[in-house]
Amino acid sequence: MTYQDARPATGLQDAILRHLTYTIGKDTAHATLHDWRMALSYAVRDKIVDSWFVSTRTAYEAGAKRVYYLSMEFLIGRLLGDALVNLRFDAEAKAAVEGLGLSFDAVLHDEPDAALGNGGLGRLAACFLESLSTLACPAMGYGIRYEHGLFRQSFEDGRQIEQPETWLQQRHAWEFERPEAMYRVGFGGHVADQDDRAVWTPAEAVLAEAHDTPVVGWQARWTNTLRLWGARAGDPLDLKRFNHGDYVGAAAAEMLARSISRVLYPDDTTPAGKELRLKQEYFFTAASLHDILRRFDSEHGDIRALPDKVAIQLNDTHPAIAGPELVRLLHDERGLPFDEAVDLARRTLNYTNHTLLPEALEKWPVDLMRHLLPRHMMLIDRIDADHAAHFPARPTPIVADGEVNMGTLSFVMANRVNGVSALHTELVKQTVFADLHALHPERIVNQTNGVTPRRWLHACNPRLSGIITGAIGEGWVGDLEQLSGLEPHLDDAGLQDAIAGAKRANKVDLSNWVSATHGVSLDPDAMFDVQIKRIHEYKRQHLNILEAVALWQAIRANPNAGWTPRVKIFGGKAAPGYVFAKKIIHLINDVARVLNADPVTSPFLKVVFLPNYNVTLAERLIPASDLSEQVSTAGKEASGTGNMKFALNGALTVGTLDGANVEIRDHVGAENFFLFGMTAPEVVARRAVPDHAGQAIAADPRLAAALEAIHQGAFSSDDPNRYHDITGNLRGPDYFLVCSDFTDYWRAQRAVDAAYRDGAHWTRMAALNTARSGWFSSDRTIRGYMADIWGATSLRPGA
Ligand code: F58
Repeated sequence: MTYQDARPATGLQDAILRHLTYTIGKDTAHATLHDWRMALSYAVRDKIVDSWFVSTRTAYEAGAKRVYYLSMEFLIGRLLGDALVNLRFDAEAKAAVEGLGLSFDAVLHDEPDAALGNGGLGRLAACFLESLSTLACPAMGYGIRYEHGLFRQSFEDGRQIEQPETWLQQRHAWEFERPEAMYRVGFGGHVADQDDRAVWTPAEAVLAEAHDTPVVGWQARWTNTLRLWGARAGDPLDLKRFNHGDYVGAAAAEMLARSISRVLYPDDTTPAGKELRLKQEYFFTAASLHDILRRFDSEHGDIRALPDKVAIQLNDTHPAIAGPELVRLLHDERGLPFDEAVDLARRTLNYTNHTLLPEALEKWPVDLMRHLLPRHMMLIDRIDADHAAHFPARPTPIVADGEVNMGTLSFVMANRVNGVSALHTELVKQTVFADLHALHPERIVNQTNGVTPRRWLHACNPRLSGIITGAIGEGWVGDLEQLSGLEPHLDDAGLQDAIAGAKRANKVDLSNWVSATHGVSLDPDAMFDVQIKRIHEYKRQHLNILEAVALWQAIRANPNAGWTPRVKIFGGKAAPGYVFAKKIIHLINDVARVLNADPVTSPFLKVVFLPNYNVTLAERLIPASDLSEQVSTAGKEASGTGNMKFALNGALTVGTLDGANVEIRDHVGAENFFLFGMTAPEVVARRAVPDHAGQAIAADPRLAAALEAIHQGAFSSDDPNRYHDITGNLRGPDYFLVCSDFTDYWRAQRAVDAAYRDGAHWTRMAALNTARSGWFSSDRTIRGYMADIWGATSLRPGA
């Protein structure tokens, strides 16, 4: 790396060089790419800090209500590019970095992707933080500073291999340690009665140490904080044991404490690590509530004003222990009567439900809860008894069959409960919380998810962003509904050509990258058909690969039938303990190997599974996609947010009436969306039909032949039986109704083929998807939460 010191340095270059020298301690001759990236990040961070201080001061002086978003996951990805865009500093930074003789792209790509989340729930939290800042809503995100985020995925002979993720191996440029914000979090021990209140003496305690990352909003209008807790031992070293030569034993307490913030929970299927998971949940919830009350005390006097000044959002049930913990703090520690403590807590807390899948609705064994959190278990029992006494006619127990139902606890302790799409919220009312909804009909509200347009269009798709700005000005970046202003321009042939050209250029970029990094060559004129999301049976990646097999067979049978060239691209991780999902990955890779090597079919059909799907890969893929696969079994995908990112970037959707697909179709127009499959009520009815899968297979020879090829080992000649569990499942119970939806999926896909062949029409449909996706901004979602759930206001007039 050479610094071209012949040129005069700009202000930003000065700042970078100053940080390189005085923060990193390197001179230009010896600086590595990492050193330069850190120096640039620090220079950019300095700029954010100014806005951060102003925001903090403004919120304090206004005595404003604050929003606290408690989430086990924040899938923030890389921060440098995002910060530059929001500061409107990207062009200057590029010039400065290139002026120093460096590749700007290489510097940006040096940053690790912070994968502190599993999927949609964690990414939603990250989008929300950015929108909260853009809207100048005083807010703070609270979570865990995992040392290892979501595992790194690679493939070995097509099988998923998991390796630890190491985003903190190098220093994290964006955070500020706050050793002064440290709280003790206890576990276990015993409870002594003291009148009506109780004194809890924990058996062990760990320290929660705060690490703050500023989150800058669009145009640096406002900056909020993401506060992540790291766990430490109160007493880091047992000196006595150390001095006796027991070095491992001497550090045992520290190791145990640190394990709490060591690894992100990677698995949504196995009971393993249950105790650690519950500890993680209590650890970050308790630390956050201490912090919230400390801030409340320093700003306001009377604790009874808590619901007027504080709104807490529980992102799923993972922080559900906040209910009993807040009651404990108010009742046991501050002496409020129990009923009043419950009332204050309930008026402060709100809960978002993200799933109806029974296996993902948290339940904790009473014994474990009593062992780890004895006082909380007593309070849960009392809250449960109180609720039952109020509503004796309709029992909705929190504790049943030896388990604490965290969904019920969250509902009972919440001011508002929300689902994440219109359909999902209706199903929440009709299914998991039907009884509670009958008792509290005003409590459930809908807030359909959204995505931040800064990261998910403006920054990740600069070509399309530039075209839109050229047509309608740049107001859309901060007010996405303005995209509708594009519609009157869409008959302009020049604009259409520009949009088609941008998509093609994005596809060329992606093809070059796939070829360079994965050795697969892709034709940028083929349709890029993309399914990226966690691997799960309900998301039905196996429906997609089954269609690929059927298509392959059809092309082989009739190679000259004028097939529309297509590349099916997959990305996504399976939970390490989810055997069936890992089998689906293996199958996709096996099918890809056979299809891509077939000289007859490969000009028309290729399959690629890109490893280690993460936020950064999504930013690469979505702008280059033509077709978005949103094919979940209706009623199972709560919302989806990838579906919104694709539509916004001008990909057409092939999808079921599930989650937010329903609203996307309503917005973009049924004629610009490829609908297939059963509706949620039809799914329920179909499941009751005996041998529904057998019937579907008997009625569709294509489906039968595709299943048979997989069963016979056409893609696994080294182990012909490898996929018998998949074919057996699909021919048998087929709970997710892959077979019953296959025929209509095939039909929809052929309609997609035909539409793609009419390039001009396709481009128009794609552009209409962009122009009509303004409603899916997370700014709209956050405005909804502010008005309907939090009662919070923006501190920037007009936001
Ligand atoms: C997702 N949930 C929903 N959970 O599946 C998706 O439809 C929705 O759009 C998104 O939330 C945002 O509302 C989700 O991502 C998890 O990742 C759980 C984390 C904890 C372990 C179990 C899975």
